[in-house]
Amino acid sequence: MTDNQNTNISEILKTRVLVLDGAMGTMIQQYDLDEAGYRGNQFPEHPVDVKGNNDLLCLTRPEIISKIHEEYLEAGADIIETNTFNANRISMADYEMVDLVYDINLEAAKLAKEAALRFSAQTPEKPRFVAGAIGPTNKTASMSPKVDDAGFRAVNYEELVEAYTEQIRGLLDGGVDLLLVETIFDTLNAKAALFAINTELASRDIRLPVMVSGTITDLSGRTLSGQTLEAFLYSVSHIDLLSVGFNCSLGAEQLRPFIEELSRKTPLFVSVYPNAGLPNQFGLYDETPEEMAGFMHALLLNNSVNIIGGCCGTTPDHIKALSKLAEKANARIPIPPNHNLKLSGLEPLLVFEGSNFINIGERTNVSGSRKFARLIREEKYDKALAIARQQVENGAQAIDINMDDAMLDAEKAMVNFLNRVMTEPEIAKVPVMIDSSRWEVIEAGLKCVQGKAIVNSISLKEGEEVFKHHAGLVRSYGAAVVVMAFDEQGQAANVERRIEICQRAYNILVNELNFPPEDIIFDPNILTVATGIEEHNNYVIDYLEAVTWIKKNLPYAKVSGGISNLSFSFRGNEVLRETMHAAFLYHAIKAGLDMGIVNAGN
Ligand code: THG
Repeated sequence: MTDNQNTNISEILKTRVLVLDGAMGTMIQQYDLDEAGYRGNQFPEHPVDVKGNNDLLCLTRPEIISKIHEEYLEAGADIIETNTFNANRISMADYEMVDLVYDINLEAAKLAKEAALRFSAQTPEKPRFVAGAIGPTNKTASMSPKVDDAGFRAVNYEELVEAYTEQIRGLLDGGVDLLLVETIFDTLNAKAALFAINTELASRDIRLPVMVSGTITDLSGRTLSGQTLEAFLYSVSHIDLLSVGFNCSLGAEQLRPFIEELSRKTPLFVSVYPNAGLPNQFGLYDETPEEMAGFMHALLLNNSVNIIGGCCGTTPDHIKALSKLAEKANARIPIPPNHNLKLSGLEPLLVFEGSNFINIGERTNVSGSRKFARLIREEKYDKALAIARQQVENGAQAIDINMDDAMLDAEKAMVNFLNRVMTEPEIAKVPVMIDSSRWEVIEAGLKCVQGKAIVNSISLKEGEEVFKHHAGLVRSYGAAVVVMAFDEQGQAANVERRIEICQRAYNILVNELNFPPEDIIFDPNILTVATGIEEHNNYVIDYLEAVTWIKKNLPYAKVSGGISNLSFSFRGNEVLRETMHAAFLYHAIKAGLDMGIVNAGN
């Protein structure tokens, strides 16, 4: 592990506010480059126009990019960004330059690093850092660009991971000190970037600080893909981040309440680098350095930020004004982390000790509802969505989605349905629970959700290796997980077996894999009673005892269960079934049951 710089920057952030540089685009414009200017000597014959491809300048006009870096370092920037906002193969396709992606990133990192090292040598007390800038790409994985086809996507998670990986490799090989996933308008794109970062850093066995910066598109405080600030925060909470914040968006003045909210809610360092105000009638940003500094000063005064800088329209003069402020400011002390379970759809769902029982809608399950199964088989998605919407309207705070049916391609059905769910704000506001007995179906589902979902489920059924592999992936995708009380010997039906399996799974997850205990939801098997078989009659008592034990002995873990399983013996007699469920829940919640898969209406 080589993480000198890593400990360095987080240590420095505990003592002072750091300054990020300003806009690249504004600075490049001043050079008034024409088509030939962009092409340089290397690409005179390129078949399409490349004017405006700013990242290309890392290859064709490196002296310009170096000069801009120097101006920002001169102005006092502690962190400079590589000129790589669009240097990924999805965005570069517009210029037919996908094959240059690695080289652009490599050269961009080298240029920035050389400039930073020169300044670090001059001011050893103020080391300079290079952040590899990773933009959102020009496609969105959570929304459909086709008005008549909500299930369509112009880009998917795998394509994003592939594109980001290529970019990250260039940035790392060029020597960046940190990675900055920025201007996030769709959290699913960002999760793909974080997945790529995680995988690439792990394969190199290195650690590097990662900054995440979202963008808010209007004063409601939501991202373009519809998430609230807190939901966004939970969606990216699975990675060991250096900081979280906002950039671009509105100006500093309009961003202020959101930064203050973020500061109250995150244990991470907070960054903000706004535009130079709101765009004027010509679409230009013209807030002066003094005006911008005035608004940023307010955030520093109440200790809401750790890293400040500028986005569109900002110049070295803006950064100079911000540097002066930062020198005098006190470092924000982040709030301590906690062990609440943080889930999200478009909106957050927080599960904490003492919070009310969480209802998870069971009806979007092809094996739990004949009607839903028929609608999915007949591809009547609008009507299938209506079932999901009904569950939420009836009080479901999350929805369990299951497509395991011999008549269906479960993977395809899961993706089709989830993509549609994600475009319906009334449903997508709640987190999803992705329910399948097949890992491939779960993984396909995880690639569709921008929120923090729940995987339902993993278990020790196929042994420790498979269990660990799945748990690691759950973590990389950023989900919580239901762990069934099931092992190599089969399903636990008595108290001892339930305890033995849950204890073992907890130890592996928490102690071996460093899995956050609050993201573990045990399901100690709600089994069917009154089957006519004598030994089934004690199932409820045993279950309750296991719940009590888990809550007492496995810190921060949650407990869930499929409530309707209990009464399968009385199928058809809904009144009796609901009465049984009510009595059961009364006792189970007292024993510590945190959530359950239920028919939300009842
Ligand atoms: N634990 C976990 N996940 C689970 C379960 C569990 N997922 C599936 C299941 N159990 C929970 N979901 C349901 C959904 C519906 C019913 C029972 C459990 C149900 N359906 C009626 C029936 O079959 O009679 C409705 C039939 C219909 O309308 O067609 O009872 O335990 N982790």
